[in-house]
Amino acid sequence: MRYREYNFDGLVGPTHNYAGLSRGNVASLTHAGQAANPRRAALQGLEKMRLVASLGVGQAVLPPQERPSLRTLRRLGFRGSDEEVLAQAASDPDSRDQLLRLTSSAAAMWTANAATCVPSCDSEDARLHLIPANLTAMFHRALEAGTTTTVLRRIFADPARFAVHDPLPGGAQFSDEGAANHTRLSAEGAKGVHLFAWGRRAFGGPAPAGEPQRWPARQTLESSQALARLGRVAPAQALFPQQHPAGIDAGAFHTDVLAVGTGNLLLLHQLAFVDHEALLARLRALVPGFTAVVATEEELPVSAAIKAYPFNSQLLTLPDGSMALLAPDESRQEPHARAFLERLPGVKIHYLALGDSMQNGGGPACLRQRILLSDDERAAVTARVFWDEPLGSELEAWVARHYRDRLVGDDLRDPLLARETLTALDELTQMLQLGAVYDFQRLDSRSF
Ligand code: SUG
Repeated sequence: MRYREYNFDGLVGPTHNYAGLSRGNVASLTHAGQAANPRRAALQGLEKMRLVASLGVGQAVLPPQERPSLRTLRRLGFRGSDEEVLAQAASDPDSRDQLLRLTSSAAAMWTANAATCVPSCDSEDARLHLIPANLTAMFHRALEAGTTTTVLRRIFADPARFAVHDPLPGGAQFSDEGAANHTRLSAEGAKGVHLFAWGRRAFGGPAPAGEPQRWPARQTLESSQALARLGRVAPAQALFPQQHPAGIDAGAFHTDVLAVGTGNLLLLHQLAFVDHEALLARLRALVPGFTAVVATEEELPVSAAIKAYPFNSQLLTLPDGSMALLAPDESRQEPHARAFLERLPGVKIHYLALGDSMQNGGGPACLRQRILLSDDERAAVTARVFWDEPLGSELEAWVARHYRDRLVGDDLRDPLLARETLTALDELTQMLQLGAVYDFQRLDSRSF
């Protein structure tokens, strides 16, 4: 059976802004309070999708989420019409607009965090498994899990082929960040080997190799183990490397900030994983032809890797078997990052302008969820989510119609912004043939 990788990119939502919400994410903290340009951000994302599609790689889209999340504000006790709910949240003296910032974030655009995917060629029950991430480490991101589950169930609707699970239950113990901590490696035609990385342990005391001291580790070992069980990955095919605590403390809040892999190639910084040499030795034994390219601290200081995101690139196998890497422009401008990328053997580098996403800590790899589909599985998806030029142009026109080109913190108080967003999303679900997926389309908002 023929399988093809599809990159499901998140469309940047109309409320994209810099709210400084993510502790441990250096870019998010650095750009807090700056003016954002949601329209440019969304168009940059679409340009990336067009490039991936033009290289012959599968491309698809996932919709943004409903923001501000009026439902969340109502669940917190604000009452009345949408306008009244917003006005009350905006005037809450203790929150100082933090409630608005948390419920208005467009962070669902980073769909690497939407779910963890185990393709049907790897799972023991030969179904495609998607486990939506609960994202409980950050309040603004935890809001995504419900709608993500609804959207994925709508797209991957056939239960004989697809299992879209519930997000992992609970709070801190089973905190899960999705594919940002997951890497699938494989030799041509062989079952994949899955790296389920994690940053801290929920049970049994701290990890023997230590845990970060400065910034939070978002994912637990226990959640990574649950993902492997739910995805029906055979135990021999699942590895659980620990993110290096010094890497997290330097700002690598997700594994994909310091490592990227596909096929039999893994690119990593020496601070991506604890004892990376032992990990690479195991991978050499498990993946025929496995190759790793390691950047040492000397070659590429971790601070430069975090600033320029060379590892947060999309590593793509093209139809002719050659490899391409889509890197953020920032890594062309940073000399160490650029030198590292340009020494990769046989990989063609494309640099992309994605500054609006990068300023919140999301590079090319954060913006996509990789889903490997067989031809039959692809044919079973009836939603209009796969990229073609007509869809691309319609999405561009939709962005031009609905998105603002400037957004600052105070704008989040504006009830018109909420209205514009809901109108845009309603139109989008029709374009993508998704049906009603948002709270405002499914529920009588006054009733919860
Ligand atoms: O979760 N930033 C996101 C960035 C996610 C990047 N994803 C991957 N590495 N896969 C986060 O920290 C910032 C929002 C703000 O501050 O306005 C934010 O949520």
